[in-house]
Amino acid sequence: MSKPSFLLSILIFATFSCGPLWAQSTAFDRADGNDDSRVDRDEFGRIILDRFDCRDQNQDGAWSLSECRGPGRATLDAADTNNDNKISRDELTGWGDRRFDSLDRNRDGHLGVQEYREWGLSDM
Ligand SMILES: [Ca+2]
Ligand SMILES: [Ca+2]
Ligand SMILES: [Ca+2]
Repeated sequence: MSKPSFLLSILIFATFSCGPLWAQSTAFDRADGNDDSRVDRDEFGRIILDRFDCRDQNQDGAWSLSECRGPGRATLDAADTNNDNKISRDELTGWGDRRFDSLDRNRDGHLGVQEYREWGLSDM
């Protein structure tokens, strides 16, 4: 392998091996509003609302699945507990609470980087 292509391989390796980790810590830092290196329930709730990026385009007070971008269909279906194909703010908040509890594996009431990472990997 010539020297330039060897260096290029290293660069490509560094990009792909560091990229996701870098992106993940940035997402965590964004979620961690008070910079205490953990994400509490309120911070998680705010991120849920941000991340779902829902717009009530038809002004009916709820979000239809087509009005929400970002999360996968399965995630939205899980939030829609009364199966009306719409997600109210209460449903979304309730779903976020349940999701927080399942992510908080050590039950300390906060999400550490690793716990938060699982949310990033499994829900989108
Ligand atoms: Ca925090
Ligand atoms: Ca609903
Ligand atoms: Ca925790």
